[in-house]
Amino acid sequence: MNINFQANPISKKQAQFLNQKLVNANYVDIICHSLTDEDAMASAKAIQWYLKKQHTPQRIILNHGEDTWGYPHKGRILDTAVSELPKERPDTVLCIDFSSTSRISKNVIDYIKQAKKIFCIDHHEDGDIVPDIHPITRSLSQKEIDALPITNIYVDTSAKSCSGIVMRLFKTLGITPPVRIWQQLFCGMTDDLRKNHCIKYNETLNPIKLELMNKDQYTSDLYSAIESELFPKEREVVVKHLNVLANLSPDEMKFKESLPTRMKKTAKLGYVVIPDGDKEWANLGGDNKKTSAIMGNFRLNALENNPELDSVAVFYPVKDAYRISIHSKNNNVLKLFDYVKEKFNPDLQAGGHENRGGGYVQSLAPHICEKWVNEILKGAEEFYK
Ligand SMILES: [Mn+2]
Repeated sequence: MNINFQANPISKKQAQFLNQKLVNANYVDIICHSLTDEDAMASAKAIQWYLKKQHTPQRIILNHGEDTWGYPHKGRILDTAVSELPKERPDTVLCIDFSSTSRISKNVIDYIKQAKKIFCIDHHEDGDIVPDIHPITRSLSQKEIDALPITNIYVDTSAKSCSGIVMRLFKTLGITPPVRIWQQLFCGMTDDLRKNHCIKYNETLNPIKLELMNKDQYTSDLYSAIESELFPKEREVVVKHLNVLANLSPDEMKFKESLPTRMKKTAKLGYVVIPDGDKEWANLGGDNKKTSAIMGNFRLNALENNPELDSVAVFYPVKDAYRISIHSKNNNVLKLFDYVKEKFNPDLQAGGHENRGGGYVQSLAPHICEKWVNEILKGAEEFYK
């Protein structure tokens, strides 16, 4: 298990290159992954703020970001869940917080591939948005960082959040954002650190650093640096927004308590299947910020309470697809997905990180979803033997 992730700095040459290319573009489409989360939104908003300041025309393209901190209800934003993508060929696209086609829908892939120039800032491991992605995968010395070739696609998988990379980009370029942008980046970083088991919230809503964070000096330093940009009150509103489990309705509470009782096991995988048409799920409004937080919390708790399990997954319907979200305590997520692809389903759309990931099948037809779930379960059964 690699616990020595360290947040690399960005070389001055690389930062200046990205700065120059983006600021001088005719138009920048800042693209976020499907089911846009806090980290993607924070990174996109920070870059948008900067480009706007430089008078570079830009727009954020996201998908269902309305639950995120600082979601712009108006302004330069296009939500692919409610609006069509532009018909004209994009000039410059910046993929933010993703580099894999498995994280975006087909129409967004097509849009990106038409762009005159593609740039990317990301921290995920499985990039394929352009053919030759060479992510930084370990912590490097300043000398090694400075010797890296300059690239359009800047992927540092040693970083625990894209917000952290954007923050370092700003620091390297000497850019000082206003408080609301620091809050945004603090939000993105906190949320991804929580997802990566570096942070959890205590009963009084405060994020506390976990063992993984304490072993990771650079990430820890980076987090302290962003904390120090904000007054406690400015951090508190963000943490309150993020800690959705502290504000559940009775029905949401019931759902939370029901998940452990619904869990089944195959080999070292624990899983819950929520079928399309599940009444309780529909009553809660389906997949949203709260149900997603409840399911995430369930996966982590189930791993902690069931030492025999390696991974815990939930299968659930979203608007037009059926999804899996999974956590692994032994960093087996991508290996498991690869096994399923190799043995049972070469078309499996799934990815993420070694310790947590997700996938989907673009259908809610029961026979298709059932087959898809069974392929993953059969794969897990063999994989964990
Ligand atoms: Mn992220």
